[in-house]
Amino acid sequence: MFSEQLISKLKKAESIAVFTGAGISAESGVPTFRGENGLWKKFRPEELANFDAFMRNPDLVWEWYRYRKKIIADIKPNPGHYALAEMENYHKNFAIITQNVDNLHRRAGSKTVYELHGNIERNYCIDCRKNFPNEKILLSDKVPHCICGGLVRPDVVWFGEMLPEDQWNAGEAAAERAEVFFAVGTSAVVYPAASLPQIAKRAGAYVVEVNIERTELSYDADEVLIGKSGEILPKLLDTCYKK
Ligand code: BJW
Ligand code: ZN
Repeated sequence: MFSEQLISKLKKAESIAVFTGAGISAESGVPTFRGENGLWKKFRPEELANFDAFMRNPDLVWEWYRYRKKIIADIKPNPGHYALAEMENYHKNFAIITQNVDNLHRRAGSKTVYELHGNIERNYCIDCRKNFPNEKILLSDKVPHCICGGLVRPDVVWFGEMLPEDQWNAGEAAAERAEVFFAVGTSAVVYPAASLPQIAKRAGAYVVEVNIERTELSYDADEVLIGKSGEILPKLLDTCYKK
């Protein structure tokens, strides 16, 4: 299933970067955005994941985020997240660069995690930037407001918004340094995140895609592993690290 080239590269590599998307959390029960069972089928993204939509209809946007916050609070990391957390112990530099907002990599024990699109467990006031704990938000079904009167929003990155600069810079540096770069469970259509595999490849990385189906990225990848990340990543750990 894994090429000799990948096995020997992983045995020697000092620097690994793993770029993840919604697919890695699918086996935990988090719906993906696009595809057959994607969230975007039920909700139009432009109605929900941008600031203007939030100002126009905060009730609807908050209904969507509360629904997702509740899912995420009730689920656990899956074997794919745990395999990545264990792989971190075998390399000098190991970074997870995630587009996910669900915090599951940290909950699985991964230490170096860059969050390109924020974290759904955090919230802040759009006027004074005060942070608001999730527990408080989940207690009520009303649109949350700050004591200053401002609207509170989830601390995630919507379309048209800049990615957090520190997370992006660290993620880009990890992609440039990587000897092996994995892209796991992402359709790789949302930019600038989707440029990371190209950045890694241009800097000399061996690019490996893990997905249940081929994507735009498959043409450029050095190796494409088709299957569920919750099955492939634990197998990779057994084959390339423990033997
Ligand atoms: C499995 C599996 C299993 C399933 N195992 N695999 C043209 C027009 C308009 C805008 C643009 C444009 N060109 C570029 C832009 C900019 C825009 C963009 O990229 N748009 C494109 C969609 C066209 N990007 C932005 O706006 C970004 N900001 C930016 O560019 O700033 C500069 C700027 C400033 C001012 C003005 C303009 C530009 C910000 C992007 C923010 C994205 N935000 C979201 C929502 C986050 C909050 C939330 O979660 O609610 O991020 S959108 C959504 O997509 C989310 C995800 O992180 C992101 C990526 O999705 P992902 O993870 O790839 O999921 P899926 O569902 O697409 O794919 C899942 C995959 O898993 C599939 O391939 C399955 O096969 C696979 N899978 N089960 C393995 N078990
Ligand atoms: Zn405020």
